[in-house]
Amino acid sequence: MAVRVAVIGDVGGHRDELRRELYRLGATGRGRLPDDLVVVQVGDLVHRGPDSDGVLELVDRYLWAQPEQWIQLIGNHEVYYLREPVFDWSEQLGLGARRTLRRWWRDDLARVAVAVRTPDEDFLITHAGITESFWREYLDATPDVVDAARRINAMAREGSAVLYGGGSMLGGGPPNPTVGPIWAERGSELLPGWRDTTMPFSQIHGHSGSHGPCDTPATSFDAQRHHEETRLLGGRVIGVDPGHGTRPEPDWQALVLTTSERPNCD
Ligand SMILES: [Mn+2]
Repeated sequence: MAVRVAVIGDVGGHRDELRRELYRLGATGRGRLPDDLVVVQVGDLVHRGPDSDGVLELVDRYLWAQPEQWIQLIGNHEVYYLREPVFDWSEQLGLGARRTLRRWWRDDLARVAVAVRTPDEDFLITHAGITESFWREYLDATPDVVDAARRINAMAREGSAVLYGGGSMLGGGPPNPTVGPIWAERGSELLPGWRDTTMPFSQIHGHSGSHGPCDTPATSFDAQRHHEETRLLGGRVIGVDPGHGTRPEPDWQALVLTTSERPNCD
């Protein structure tokens, strides 16, 4: 059976936006996903918008009912509650929502990376993307997308600090070539290293970028869906962060991939 994999960008505390998009994809009001749909959410479910606790409640329902069909990744705004906070944020989740996040993490219902293979193209999906230096140094330059995701998730289980390494978006320092997949900034950290080599697989990420018109010929911006795509040798880098602030960005959609195999979640 053909499977639709819907990659949903940063939700940023906008429960109604998330629910509307899930309905558009065929989910029901009773919190059920259609059989042919797998959702991958790239992290940063919370903060900025009006109902972060409500977002976690909503996602928890799907994760509980259909754990095979909801793949939850973590972003820097989830890590804020899972490790010692490394940045200041004025909003704070309620106690129940924090417990939900910690339970997902403890029970392996939330992860850092997932691989999706389609007949034409392999995709590694993480919150912020994997830089070329990170791939070379910490993933031994593996050409296999499933192996890359497996190594990243194993690093998370081992408590590896390099996964959480920050760069220019944390503290405003200079770009860090080996910034981790939680913090990489698209324009200054993620894309540059890949421009000089052949990508082993394509990537999809949230966190940064896809907020507006692009300045390089290799990049195109789909304003209706709020996707920013850069074509490079060997693959593409696609940003799917809608860029919601306190108010939601009205024009955004999930990126839908069609495949015959379910995403690999080792
Ligand atoms: Mn982020």
